[in-house]
Amino acid sequence: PNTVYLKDYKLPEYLIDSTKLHFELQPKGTLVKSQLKVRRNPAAGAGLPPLLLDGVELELLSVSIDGQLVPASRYQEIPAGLSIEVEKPEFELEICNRISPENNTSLEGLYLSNGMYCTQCEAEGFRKITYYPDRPDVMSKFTTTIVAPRQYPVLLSNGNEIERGATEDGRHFVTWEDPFAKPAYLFALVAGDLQRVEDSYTTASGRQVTLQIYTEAKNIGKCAHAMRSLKKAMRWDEEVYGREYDLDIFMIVAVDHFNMGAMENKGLNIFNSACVLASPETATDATFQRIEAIVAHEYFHNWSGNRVTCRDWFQLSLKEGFTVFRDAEFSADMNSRAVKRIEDVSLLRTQQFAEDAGPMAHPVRPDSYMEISNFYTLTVYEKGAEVVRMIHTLLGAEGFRKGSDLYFDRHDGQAVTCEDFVKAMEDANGVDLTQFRRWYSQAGTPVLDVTDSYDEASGSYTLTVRQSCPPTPGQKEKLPFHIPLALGLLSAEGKDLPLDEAGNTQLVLPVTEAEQTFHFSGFAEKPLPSLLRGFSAPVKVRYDYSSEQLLFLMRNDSDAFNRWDAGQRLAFAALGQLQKDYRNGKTLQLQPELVEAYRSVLRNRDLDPALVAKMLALPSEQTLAEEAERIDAEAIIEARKFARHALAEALKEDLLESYRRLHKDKPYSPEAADIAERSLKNTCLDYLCATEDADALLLAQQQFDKAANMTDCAAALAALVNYGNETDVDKSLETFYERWKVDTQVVELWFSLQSGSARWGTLERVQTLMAHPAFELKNPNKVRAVIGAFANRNFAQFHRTDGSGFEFVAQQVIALDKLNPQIAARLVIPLTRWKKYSSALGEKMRQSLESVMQSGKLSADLYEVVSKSLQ
Ligand code: B3K
Ligand code: ZN
Repeated sequence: PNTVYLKDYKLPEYLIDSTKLHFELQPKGTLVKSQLKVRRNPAAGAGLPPLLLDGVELELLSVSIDGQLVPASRYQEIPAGLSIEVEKPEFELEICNRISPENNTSLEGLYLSNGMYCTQCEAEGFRKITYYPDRPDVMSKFTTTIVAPRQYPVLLSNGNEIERGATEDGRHFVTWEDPFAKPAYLFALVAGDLQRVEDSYTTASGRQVTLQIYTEAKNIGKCAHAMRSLKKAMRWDEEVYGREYDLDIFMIVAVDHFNMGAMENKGLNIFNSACVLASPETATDATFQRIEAIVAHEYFHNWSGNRVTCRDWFQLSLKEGFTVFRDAEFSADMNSRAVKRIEDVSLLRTQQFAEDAGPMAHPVRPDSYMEISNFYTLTVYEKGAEVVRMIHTLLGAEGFRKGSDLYFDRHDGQAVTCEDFVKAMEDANGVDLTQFRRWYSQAGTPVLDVTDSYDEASGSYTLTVRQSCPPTPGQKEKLPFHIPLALGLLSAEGKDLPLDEAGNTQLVLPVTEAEQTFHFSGFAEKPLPSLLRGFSAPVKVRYDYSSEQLLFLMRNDSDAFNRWDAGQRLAFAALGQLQKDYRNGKTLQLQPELVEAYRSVLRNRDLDPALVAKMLALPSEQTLAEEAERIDAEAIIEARKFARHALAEALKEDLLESYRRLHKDKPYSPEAADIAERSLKNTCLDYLCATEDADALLLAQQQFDKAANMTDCAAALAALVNYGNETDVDKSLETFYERWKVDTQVVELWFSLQSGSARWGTLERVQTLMAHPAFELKNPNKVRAVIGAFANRNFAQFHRTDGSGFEFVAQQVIALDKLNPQIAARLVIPLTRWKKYSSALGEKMRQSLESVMQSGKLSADLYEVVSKSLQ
């Protein structure tokens, strides 16, 4: 496969002023007619070069220009599409081609899911529908006619419906017109036998918008939460960004076969069923919150992505980083801000930091790619969002709003770059972000080494910060970043001390040099630093805190995030010691300080229960692995297992007390306060079961038997699966399946509970699950629930010392690559970190990766990931 470079960007040679599409849907032979108003791009240069159109797996039927059939001698089918000779600067091109939705298992382009037609075009899927300049800087006004047999009563596309009727042969058609020019990646089409729920929304300026959610009839009762979330998101974007919706109708469609979470097609968002359908009986709190976030994310794209889009795919973070930042702030406003921040940072620290330290590391704005689908990464999304957050921190909420207003006004209707975004922020605020721009171009996670000193005589305190960034592929040396370091200083009483003349108790230090010193004065004693409050930059901070200091911060820091973080540091240290002792064959013993710290958190009734739940959670095995110099999987597993058990034994009474207090018999609501209580209660239950006491397991069994909502039911089942007696668990799993086998989303949960469990998801059991009638290799949700949960969450079984976990995943990757390259390239990622493992296990991992490489011809997606990881 070819490598594409950012530095090679060229303006499009031709522009498409309008795009008229006509579909005649047939599972095996869908006919597509496309009529394009083509115009030479005056900015691209002189002359009339051939018109190059992208096209993949298309059957070309005819080419006409201005109503005249073009002879085959005047165009050429090339590997990547079609090249047509051009004689005039403006003309009308008509192309007819045929595609086979039924055979499309890549779920890119037009495909069938449970008998309904749907599309996924981002990034480069439109070229699997028809020949087209499939690049985001070619924006066109689309009109779409869909012709289909009557058994597909619902026919949808972008924009507004302008016509419908019958054809002579008994089929019917609908025509849609989208008044906003858009790139092809935002095109969408849906056809099926669908039901809908409808609502309406009045925008701030008083316009009425029809809201519709479409799904198969059996799921119609699971749309209410998404609809509520949509309306909240629409209001929020008006209030916080001054952005209104711009069409008369906004539609969401739920689809079972989908490669990712959802897609922001103009006016017609298409969602993975798992990210939109929920009811209290079938969905957990986590799912309710994820739906709220994703519905908002896709809706927010209408401005950050659709009205202002990306010039090229290297700029992906322009829309994704910004939109993730927007949805994170939305979720923080709707729920607990601190808890949302903790969840996002945990994800970043485990997964994004690992990516940044691995063979696929790339900047937020990559310089090159072989397959763009591989760059929908945690770096582009989550680190990209952190970069936008840092701009927000540097400019303040008001300054940021000025910047976003300028950005949207200046670039409405354009395809632009990350540079344009930063420039708008600068221009609106009169600031210079030159050095800050390195966050877009340099990969790797910066490290801050912080030391301090206190001078008793003068009462002055000095903080020294050294920054460094490890080398990443293609980038050996890094220049210093501009890092906003939010700082507080605590007195011995645990109060925030004033840091400057104005009496501010929190400052954002501009760390811009490799080494830098910051001075503070007026202290009667040495203060204790609270560093990187709220995780003000995506960096690692090293400071030599003692256990006492961490305990002190856990109790006193006014920054909730840092209170949690202090607990994490303490737990890290304790788990580090346990790993060392395990390796040296010593008897394991948990630091009593950690136990007491957890006890006081558990007893603290002033804290949000959701925050307490987070503070009680030990760092995951994945997090411990990311932090390790070299991963010793066995030591990580044993240390963590021991710590959980020891904590559970020591805190039994407190855990039971909290569990009883919070276990209420009240109707389900996905409100933050209720979610918080359930989350602490179920955390307690899981700890209690970790003792494997019969009493505790009985509690779990009772909760499982009586639960009226899926949050409580699934939490109890998970505890039973992890700690219960095998025959009892088998029975519960079977009861659960019998009760829920009609519900696709619950069956997926049932799969992942088992595959992700160290105890239950042994290789043999995972293989049995794959043979289960509800499993389907062609459905990415099922693949994620069974194989993905095993590879990503079942740390113990995946890392079995004989390497059989790796081999199994490698085999599945090979099989999947033939069906769905995007999913195969995702699933292989856990195998790519072999260099970080202790030698024997790392070598087994490398061999399984090698076996993928040697298995035959790989897709571009999989080839890129595997070849870069073997280097
Ligand atoms: N923009 C889509 C992602 C498309 C991924 C294509 N491989 C969803 C989102 O980020 O909102
Ligand atoms: Zn997005």
